[in-house]
Amino acid sequence: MTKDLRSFLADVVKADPGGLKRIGSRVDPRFGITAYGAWYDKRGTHPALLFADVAGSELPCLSNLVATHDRMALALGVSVETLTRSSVAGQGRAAHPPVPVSGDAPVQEVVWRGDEADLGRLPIPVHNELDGGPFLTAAVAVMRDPESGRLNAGIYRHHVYAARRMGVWFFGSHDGGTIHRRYAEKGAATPIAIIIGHHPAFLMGAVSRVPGIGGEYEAAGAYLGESLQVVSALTSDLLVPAHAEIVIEGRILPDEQAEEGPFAEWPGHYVGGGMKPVIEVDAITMRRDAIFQDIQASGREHRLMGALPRIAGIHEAVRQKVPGLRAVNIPLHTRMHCYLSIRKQFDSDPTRAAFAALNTEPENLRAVIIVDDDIDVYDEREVSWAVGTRFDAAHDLQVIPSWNGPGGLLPTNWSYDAEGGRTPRSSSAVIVDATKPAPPVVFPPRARVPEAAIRAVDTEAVTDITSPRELPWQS
Ligand SMILES: Cc1cc2nc3c(=O)[nH]c(=O)nc-3n(C[C@H](O)[C@H](O)[C@H](O)COP(=O)(O)O)c2cc1C
Ligand SMILES: [Mn+2]
Repeated sequence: MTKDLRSFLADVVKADPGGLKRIGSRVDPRFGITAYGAWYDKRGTHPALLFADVAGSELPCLSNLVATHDRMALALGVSVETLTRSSVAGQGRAAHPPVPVSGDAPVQEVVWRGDEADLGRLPIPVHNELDGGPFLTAAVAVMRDPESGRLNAGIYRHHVYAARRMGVWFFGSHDGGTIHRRYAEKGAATPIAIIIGHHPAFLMGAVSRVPGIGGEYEAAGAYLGESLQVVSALTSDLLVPAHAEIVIEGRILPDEQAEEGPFAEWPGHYVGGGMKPVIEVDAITMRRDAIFQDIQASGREHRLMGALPRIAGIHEAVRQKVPGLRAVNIPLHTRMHCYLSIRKQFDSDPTRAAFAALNTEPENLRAVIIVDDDIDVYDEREVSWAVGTRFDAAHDLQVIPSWNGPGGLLPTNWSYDAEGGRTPRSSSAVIVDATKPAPPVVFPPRARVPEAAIRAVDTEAVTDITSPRELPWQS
């Protein structure tokens, strides 16, 4: 069976009873969908949420699906351990190129064209308090690079302005923006197709850091373990996944921009917005009984989907410079930090590793902490213990001025004034080298109780002392 959103939901129900919840009562798309996400988040659980009745829409809305390591591991067919040790980095891309579907594509079972193609008919949420309107957050946009002819994909946020009009924000050096500029320079509209609702392995591929423009469909094939089946869009020559739930087809206008935002982004602050390109919608196609998918913006789900593909990308990039790389973590609570553990061979290894990581994620990272391979980068206590015991700021701290920005999503990349105004500025990055000196230098050994002694513990000999009479000095 082809892997798609529906096959994955069936997998979740089987593998994780309670992992998918249905909300039967009517919810307001304005804060109603994120309210449930926030409610569960406060309780420390993150089930997928299927909203059966969203006011104003015939379609159900699925949210919070990709909020946990457990479900992402299930989606990629690996253990959580493998997933978090970042060994999922894009193996076998060439093995699974996209293939055209034979026969009719499910995603084109229902077609809305012209005035029927009304975004207001979709259950698009307003996520956070000060957001400027409804935003598509789990929407993968595909475009064709006019120079190479290659298809490129990525998730970009879309602010819905009117029935057939919405914004798009291409951030920093992302390929999406490069492609749009190439069309716009020639005065041409950019054909765009926006894909909503597919297997999470497709999402992983779509947001993975593929070198060069394009290659995301191949990355999706690698993560799916099977070729993505594609079909031609109805109003352009773009190829879209045949088993997606919904596709919105349209054009980015070459000569028009609109005020976009505000929108709460992954750093948890309102800093984006401004004049952004505008999309005009030409058609919306979908499966019968289509499921709309949402990602809880600025919540755990947003940060996890931002971090996981990047961990894989950093792993690939750093390993080329420092083969002793062991593990990479971008902690979910502070996604602008990156922890690398390495088996150090040369004293230059930590700096080289840090620059490779920073260059993979120049817009997002502002602190790289490098530790030795006896430190678990997924344990905050271990990382801060390493900083406390193996890092000496006067020698081991490097500050890179003007690394981030100017402007963008990080609050540090702006200066602010008393009138509420702000000006873009650059901010720095730091490299914290918490590794021991490279061999042959001898560093003090780490305190440990020998493993063999721990294994020899006799649990049979352990009893609870339940009464003061059992205390030895009273007998
Ligand atoms: C939930 C989510 C939302 C995102 N929103 C945006 C966005 O609004 N603009 C953007 O440029 N990148 C956004 N990204 C990141 C891009 O999708 C990602 O970096 C992708 O690799 C960019 O691809 P490209 O370089 O081919 O354009 C988002 C990622 C996730 C997971
Ligand atoms: Mn790309």
